[in-house]
Amino acid sequence: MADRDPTLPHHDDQPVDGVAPYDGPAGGWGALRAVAVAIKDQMGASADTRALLQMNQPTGFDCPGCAWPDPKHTSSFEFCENGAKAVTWEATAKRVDADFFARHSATELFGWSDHALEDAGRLTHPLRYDASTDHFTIIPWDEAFARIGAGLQALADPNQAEFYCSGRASNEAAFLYQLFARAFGTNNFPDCSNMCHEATSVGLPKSIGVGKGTVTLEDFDEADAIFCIGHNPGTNHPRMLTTLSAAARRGVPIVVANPMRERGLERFKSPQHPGEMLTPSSTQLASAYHQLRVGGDSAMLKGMMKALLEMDAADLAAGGAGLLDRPFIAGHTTGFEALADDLAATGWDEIVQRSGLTRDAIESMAKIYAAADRVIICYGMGITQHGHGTANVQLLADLLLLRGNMGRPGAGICPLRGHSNVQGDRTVGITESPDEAMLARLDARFGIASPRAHGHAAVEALQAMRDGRSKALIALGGNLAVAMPDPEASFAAFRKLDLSVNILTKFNRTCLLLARETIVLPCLGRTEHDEQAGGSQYITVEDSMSMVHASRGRLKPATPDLRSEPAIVAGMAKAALPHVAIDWDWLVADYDRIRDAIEAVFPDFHDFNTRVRQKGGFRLTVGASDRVWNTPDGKAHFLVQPITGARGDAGELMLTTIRSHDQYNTTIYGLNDRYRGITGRRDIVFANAEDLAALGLDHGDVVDIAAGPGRVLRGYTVVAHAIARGSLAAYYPEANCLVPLDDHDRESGTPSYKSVRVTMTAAKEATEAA
Ligand SMILES: Nc1nc2c(c(=O)[nH]1)N[C@H]1C(S)=C(S)[C@@H](COP(=O)(O)OP(=O)(O)OC[C@H]3O[C@@H](n4cnc5c(=O)[nH]c(N)nc54)[C@H](O)[C@@H]3O)O[C@H]1N2
Ligand SMILES: Nc1nc2c(c(=O)[nH]1)N[C@H]1C(S)=C(S)[C@@H](COP(=O)(O)OP(=O)(O)OC[C@H]3O[C@@H](n4cnc5c(=O)[nH]c(N)nc54)[C@H](O)[C@@H]3O)O[C@H]1N2
Ligand SMILES: [Mo]
Repeated sequence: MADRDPTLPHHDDQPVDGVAPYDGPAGGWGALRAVAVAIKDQMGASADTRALLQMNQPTGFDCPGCAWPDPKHTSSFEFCENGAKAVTWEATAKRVDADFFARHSATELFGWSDHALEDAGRLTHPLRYDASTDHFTIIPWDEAFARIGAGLQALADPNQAEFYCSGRASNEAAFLYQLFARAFGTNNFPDCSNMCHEATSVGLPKSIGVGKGTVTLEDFDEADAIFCIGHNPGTNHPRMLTTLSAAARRGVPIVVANPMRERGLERFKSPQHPGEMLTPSSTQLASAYHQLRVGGDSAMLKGMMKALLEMDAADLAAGGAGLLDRPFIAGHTTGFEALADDLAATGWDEIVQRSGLTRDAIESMAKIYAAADRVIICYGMGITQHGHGTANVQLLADLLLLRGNMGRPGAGICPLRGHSNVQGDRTVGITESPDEAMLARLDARFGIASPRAHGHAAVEALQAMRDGRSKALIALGGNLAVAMPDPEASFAAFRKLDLSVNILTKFNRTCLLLARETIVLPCLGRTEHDEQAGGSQYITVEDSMSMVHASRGRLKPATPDLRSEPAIVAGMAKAALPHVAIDWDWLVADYDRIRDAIEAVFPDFHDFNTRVRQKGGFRLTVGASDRVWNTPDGKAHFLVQPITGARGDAGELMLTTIRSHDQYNTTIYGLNDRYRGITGRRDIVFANAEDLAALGLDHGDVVDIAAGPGRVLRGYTVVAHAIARGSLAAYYPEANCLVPLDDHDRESGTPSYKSVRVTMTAAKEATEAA
């Protein structure tokens, strides 16, 4: 055990159940222990742990845990605790079979926790809800497809159907899925990206001409400074810690901006590093850690740019060459003057008040930025999930462009995507606003007439369901109802549907929001062998850095009755579109044929089947990585943004919603959050000790958190934590009841999951009892 961390609140005088500060590093023996527990709990004594060893290997499967890329030269398997949890959760020995659904009614199951629902095990057969008994019962695949086909055909208009896609679907499954929906007649593609990095997909094209990150893994070896803003790699992309430790050991400054102190950004003991595992040592990651206010990013970023311009002016005045990349700005960009004018007019008082950081702190960040030749900025949901997430992303691009940190080795922007193929799904056509050229190629290849009218993204889909305009939902993966804000409104919207179809590995709450016809279809997971008429198949995915590579599952499927996602899409399409002349079975018999079709519609996939068979796969074109700006005028754009988010007033409380270390989105593996010192519970709100004192509350008090009439989270225990003033944090999805559906970024539709204005008071029951 490491020494006590003197910077964490310890509160020995006020013990609270399940709360004790974690003083160790990220990784280390705790991570190994957690893996052993996950294997034992899920896979039992006879565990086939071969799966874990094939993870992220050139001939194995792509880890479903996150979208961080694999190093090209993996020799041993890359260890990651949370990847192991994702795999054991899928490869579990537990099953929910006919007997399970005979024992438990839908009403009873609705009372179960999200953890209990998924922990019950893998789905085994197609299911249909029978209202006369209130139970789900097994039905044959043919009947399931026939019912789905009939339900879709019964709609008055194809635009009454929503086709949700979660980011686990492979390129092959997603491509067939969009083909099916467009042949059916709609562009309604709500997708998990709408809740995640949509601000990146919408914001970056206007700045740099492409909605993707510009760096590759190799760039991290050449960077001189790395900024990590609003993401938590120790939990959500743990393999990144290997990359960050390598940079830290080279002496590269790693500057963090995050309201919460996250252990995974501070210290790491690599389970792959015997020297660290067998001694008390660990690698220090962050060289500077700035705890800005929740929602304070735009103020901080504008402050950094203002400081940079001031330092630049001083340098010029002293006869220097200045700190900006003037040739780059002149040759490659527009909008610099407007940005400089706006920054000059922005006062330091506002920047300091709204960011929650001192001017000194912001200037120190700007100095590190200016001193480095090559800078990478990494960011996650702390930037995107705000009412102005798109503007936040564009400010990051502004900052990088000022010193030409875009499109050269060791420099660029690095959005950390969520689901392992969320980026790929968008690339192969899951989008509500497709461009004409792509639709024309799709139509030419398949002889269909795709609809041209733009469709619904996630928030619009929910609104249409709520208002009765949409009547059917097909979900390829995910747990949409629980992932979206405002369960009261969203659950009601799901219950109004005529047809609800969920294609899943595990049963979840969205299946229990019963429609007139409710069907659940069980599919193969990433780890499982996929055999089709043409033999054994592999699928492909695109990671956060635009690398496309193959993934092949080798485990025996959970039951012989499972079908692959492409086969399920084909089954639905055949039933719903009997008159469309697409040979779905032929496509699914051999996924090479699907890849050929992808190549025909998306020219960047040229020689797809050849290139993806090369070890490590290939990279899709990202123009901005080569300083090709695919904007209307061929330039990169500085974009002026106002300061948004927190006002920084006394007493203002902004709540952010976060993931624990034991969860994968709505999938709750367990109730611990090791690095934040929480064991066995999730009814916790993290707060700053000074704020608690100002509110007359104590560490351990039971509180209610309110975001407006009817939006209250009751009976939470408040924990004094290393979090910025004016900031609170609670776990998602439980805290989604505080987020209104209409509270989202107007440009990208991303819900404001990470800036909810709230009040916090002693719990009503507690006060009444006193
Ligand atoms: N094990 C595991 N891996 C995952 C996932 C998972 O749930 N579990 N989910 C996957 C998915 S879909 C995604 S999108 C990614 C998510 O990965 P992350 O982006 O890391 O996700 P979060 O946990 O939501 O929050 C990120 C961090 O943002 C900080 N933050 C909160 N509010 C603010 C703010 O206003 N400003 C700033 N600067 N920071 C803020 C929080 O303190 C937290 O450290 O991870 C993916 N990988
Ligand atoms: N308050 C708040 N809300 C949030 C967020 C937040 O930070 N705060 N984050 C948002 C983000 S970034 C995202 S991405 C969404 C997540 O939204 P979703 O992607 O919709 O949700 P998941 O929880 O990842 O989906 C879990 C389900 O996926 C199914 N599944 C797992 N593997 C497979 C597979 O291989 N194939 C198929 N077909 N199904 C599979 C399982 O049955 C499981 O029940 O949530 C969003 N909601
Ligand atoms: Mo995500």
